[in-house]
Amino acid sequence: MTRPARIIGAPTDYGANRRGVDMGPSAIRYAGLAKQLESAGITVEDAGDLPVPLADERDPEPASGLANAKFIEEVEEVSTRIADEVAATLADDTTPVVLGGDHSIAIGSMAGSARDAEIGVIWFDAHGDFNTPTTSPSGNVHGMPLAAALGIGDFEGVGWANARGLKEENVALVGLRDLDAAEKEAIRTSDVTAFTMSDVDERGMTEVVDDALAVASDGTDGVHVSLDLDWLDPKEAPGVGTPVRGGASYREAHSALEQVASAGVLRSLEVVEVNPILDQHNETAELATELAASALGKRIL
Ligand code: HAR
Ligand code: MN
Ligand code: MN
Ligand code: MN
Repeated sequence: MTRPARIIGAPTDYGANRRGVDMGPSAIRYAGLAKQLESAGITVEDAGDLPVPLADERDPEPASGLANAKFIEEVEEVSTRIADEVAATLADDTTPVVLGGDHSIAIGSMAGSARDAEIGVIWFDAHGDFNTPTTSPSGNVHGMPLAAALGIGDFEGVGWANARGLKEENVALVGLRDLDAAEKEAIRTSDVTAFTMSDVDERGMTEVVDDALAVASDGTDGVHVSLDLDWLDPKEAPGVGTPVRGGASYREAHSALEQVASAGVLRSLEVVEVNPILDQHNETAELATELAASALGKRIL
């Protein structure tokens, strides 16, 4: 029996460098997410959007601590809500499907998914999202969620951000092609496993994703999959705030998420960084729905 899925909207944009990604959940729903997931043979429930403070009404400057992390108080507020909702969904034996929003929402998803379990993470992204407030060149929290969850640097001991049941050894990043200098160093010296697009060139997506699944499921109770749409090539997914050429193709992406489904280890899923203002005819949102369905078991035949 396949578990039902619950859609959880997290319409944030203050973790990103450009506004508009807060409309992601609407665009993804409008693109037919529920129908797509139902065509994967699962029962779907939509919990609606979590309340999110309006960026325009807030001051990006952190009041204290974690300086250089823009809107960190707002990120904390929303992360706590996401974590509670994800944990409650899992307690109902239901798969959380969290819709961003910018990638800062992953702090909440991982904290919730790892609250009562040991989890692994597969991070499909052009970026490492491994900056800390000290190393970040931008101060945008969507470049920091993995460091936050793992308690690296300034995030050490930051209770609301750290994902309790997640260890570096069980984190695999796939498809990297744009890293900041300090971020590169932090990834190298950590125990996470990073697969760049060069690895994909050399070994093929299938082998790389097999390895990523092995890393994330080794000794864990399940795997959180974080899908940043900028993982794909901008030709496939133009509606993202930080596009980087040379990404995963349409078929590579589907095949990777089908592998995730086949492995039978998916615990929670999120799709992030869809920005309808930058999109063309909602095609990036549509792609997000299709890839979510593949991750939850949809097959062509
Ligand atoms: N590394 C850059 C920074 O920290 C840009 C990264 C953020 N872009 C994303 N995340 N969409 O994957 O600002
Ligand atoms: Mn503030
Ligand atoms: Mn990202
Ligand atoms: Mn990215």
